Amino acid sequence: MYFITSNEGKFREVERIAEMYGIQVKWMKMKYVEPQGNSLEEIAKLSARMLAEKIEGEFVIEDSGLFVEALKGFPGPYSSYVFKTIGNEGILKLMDGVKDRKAYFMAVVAYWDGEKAHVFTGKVDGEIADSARGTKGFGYDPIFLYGDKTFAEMETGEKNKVSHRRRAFEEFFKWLKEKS
Ligand code: ITT
Repeated sequence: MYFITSNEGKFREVERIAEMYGIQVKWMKMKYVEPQGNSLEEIAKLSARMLAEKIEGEFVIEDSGLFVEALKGFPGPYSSYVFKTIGNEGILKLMDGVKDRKAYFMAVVAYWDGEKAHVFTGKVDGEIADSARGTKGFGYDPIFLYGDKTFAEMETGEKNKVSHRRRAFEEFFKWLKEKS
C-alpha cells in the first residue's frame, strides 16, 4: 500500500501504526498541489481523485490540521500554509493573553481503491501551550499540549497511542482487515 505524502513525520508515524495491524505501507514521497476546499474531508477526497489520474491502482493520502477554538477553527484546512508562514511562534502570538486554549488536531485519511475514495477521520483534543516545548515530532507538535506534555515531548509510540492520525488510520486499517 502506497502512502503519498511529502511529510516524513507523517510517514514515520503511519509506518508504525500500520505495523500493529500487520500492514506494510510504502512511502511515495511526493508534494501535490492541494485543491481548495472548506473542509479536510473535501480536500482529501478531491486530492485522491486528482492523484488517481496520475497513479495506477490503490493508494492512501492523509490531510490533517490544527483547529484552535478561540481562533474559530483557524488554521484548520490552511494548517500547512500557516505553518510554513507564521509557524508556531505566529500561533503563540495570536494566542497571547487568550484564556480559552482548547484546540484539536484532525486527520482525514483518503484511501483510493482504484475506483473511488473512502474516507476515515480521527481527532484528538488538547490545548495550545503557553510556549513551545520539546524537540520530537513535527509541525505544531511543540505547541500542542496533551495532558501535561506537548506532542513534541513524547516519543512516537506515546503520541501514536492517542493521536488524530492513529485514530484515523486505525479506522482505515480495521475496515481494510474486515473487507479482506
Ligand atoms: P502532505 O500534504 O504532503 O501529506 P503536509 O505537511 O503538507 O504533507 P497537510 O497538508 O496535511 O500536510 O498539512 C497539515 C499541516 O498540519 C502541516 O503543516 C503539518 O505539519 C501539521 N500537522 C499535521 N499533523 C500534525 C501532527 O501530528 N503534529 C504536528 N503538526 C501536524
